[in-house]
Amino acid sequence: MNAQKKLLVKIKAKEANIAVIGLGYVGLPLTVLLAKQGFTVKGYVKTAEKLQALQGGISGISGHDNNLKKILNSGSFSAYNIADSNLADNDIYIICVPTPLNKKKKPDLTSVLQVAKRLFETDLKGKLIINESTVAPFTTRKIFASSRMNYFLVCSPERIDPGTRFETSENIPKVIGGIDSESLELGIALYNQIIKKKLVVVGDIEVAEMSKMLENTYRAVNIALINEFAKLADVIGIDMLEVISASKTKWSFQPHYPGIGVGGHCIPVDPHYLLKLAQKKRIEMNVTTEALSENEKMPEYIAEKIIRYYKKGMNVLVYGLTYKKNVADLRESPVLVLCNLLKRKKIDFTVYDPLIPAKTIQKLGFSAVLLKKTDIFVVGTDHKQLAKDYKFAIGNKTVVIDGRNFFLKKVGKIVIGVGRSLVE
Ligand code: SAJ
Repeated sequence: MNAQKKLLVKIKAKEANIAVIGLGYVGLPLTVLLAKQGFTVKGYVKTAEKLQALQGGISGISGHDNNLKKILNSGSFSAYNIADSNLADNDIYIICVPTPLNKKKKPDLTSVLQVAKRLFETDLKGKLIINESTVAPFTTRKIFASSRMNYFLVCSPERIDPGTRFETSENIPKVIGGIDSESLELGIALYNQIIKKKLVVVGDIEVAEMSKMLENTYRAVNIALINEFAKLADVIGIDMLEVISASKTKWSFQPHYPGIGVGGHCIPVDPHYLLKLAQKKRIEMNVTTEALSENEKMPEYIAEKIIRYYKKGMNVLVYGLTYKKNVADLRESPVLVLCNLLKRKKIDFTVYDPLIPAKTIQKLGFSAVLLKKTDIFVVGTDHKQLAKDYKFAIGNKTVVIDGRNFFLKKVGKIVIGVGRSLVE
C-alpha cells in the first residue's frame, strides 16, 4: 500500500496524528473540533507564555477555555513549543498562524515562513500539510511545495466567524483545494470527519486561496459602499437603516451597515494581500483600493461628529473599544483609531468596554472609567450589554454619537448616528 493510501486509512480510522500549528482564533476551535471527533491533536505554539497558558487550560480566546480544559483532561490534546522534536511524529500538519499587515500595511508572512522552515527540518515523506492561513494565490504553493515532493499539500482557508452566528466552525462550509488529486483526497477525508456542512471542493490550491480573497474583499467593498451612502444620507437627512431595510427586500441586495469603521484580522487585512499580488502583476484594482481607504476614513468621520458638539470641559465617554460587538478582540479596531485621533485633538475622554479590563485600556494609553453620566456618549462597539449599560451613562442632556447605529429610539438629548440621526 502506498504512502497516500496508508495515510488515508489512518485518517478514516481517526488514527492519524495531527499537529495544529498556531492555536489562536483559528487553530484552537479547529483543534477542539478534531479532538471532539476522536483525533489525537498536538498543538504547537511559538512562545513559552502561550504554551504555559494552554497547558494551564487558558485559551486566550473568549468562550474557549472550557473546551480547552475538556480536551486537555481527556488526553486528546497536548501543547508543545514548535521547536519540540516531537513535531516530526505527526502525520498531518494544519497551519493556522496569523497573516497580518506590517506597519506599512503590507502583507507580513513571517509566521507562515517560520512554520515552513521548521517543517522542512523534519522528514515530511508521506505526510499531509494543510494551509488554513489566509494568503494570496500562489503563496501556499510557493512556500510549501518543493520540486521533489514526497508529501501532500492542501489549502483550506479558515472561515472562523468570531462571536457571531456559528459557535464552532463545523457548521461553516469549507473550501478545499489540493496540489494534486492524492492530496485533495486526503484533505477531503479529514475535513469530512469534522465539518458538518458540505465541503466545497475546488480544482486547485489557487482557487481556494482566491476564493478567500474574494469573499473578504467583497465584504470590505460593500461596507465601504454603505459608508459612502451614509455620508450622503447624513447631509440630505435620510435614515440609512430604513433605506437598507427597504433595499434588502430585493433578492440581489446583501445588506451591510455603516459604522465607525472596519476592524478585525480579516476584512481590513486580506484585501491588502490581493493588492500586493495585483501590483506585482501590474493590474490596477482601484475599487478595492478606494474601498479600503473609505473604510479607514470612518473613525475620522465619527471624530468630526464628536468635535461638532464638544466644548472644553465636557465629559466624553467612549463605550466599546473592540473591533466588533460581543468579541473581546482589539485587532485593527477602528475605535482605537478614533481614540488616538481624539487624543491628538486634545479632547479629554474616558473609555469603558465590558469585555476589556480597565488595565488593558490604560496600557493602551486611555483612561478607563466606570459608567457614569456623561455629556457626550460615543458608541464605539455595540456590545449586547450596551442595552443595559447606557442607562448609567446617558442622561437627558447627553449627546449620543452612535458609531454603530445601535440606538433605534432617541435616548439623551439627541442621537447622531452614521447615516441617520434621532432627534425626537
Ligand atoms: N462591519 C461593518 N459593517 C458591516 C459588517 C461589518 O462596519 O456591515 C465591520 C465590523 O464592525 C468589523 C469589521 O467590519 O469591524 C469586520 O466585521 P465582520 O463581521 O466581517 O467580522 P470578522 O472580521 O470577524 O469577519 C469574519 C470573517 N471570517 C473570515 O474571514 C473567515 C468574514 O469573512 C465573515 O464575513 C464575518 O466573520 C462574518 O460574516 O461574520
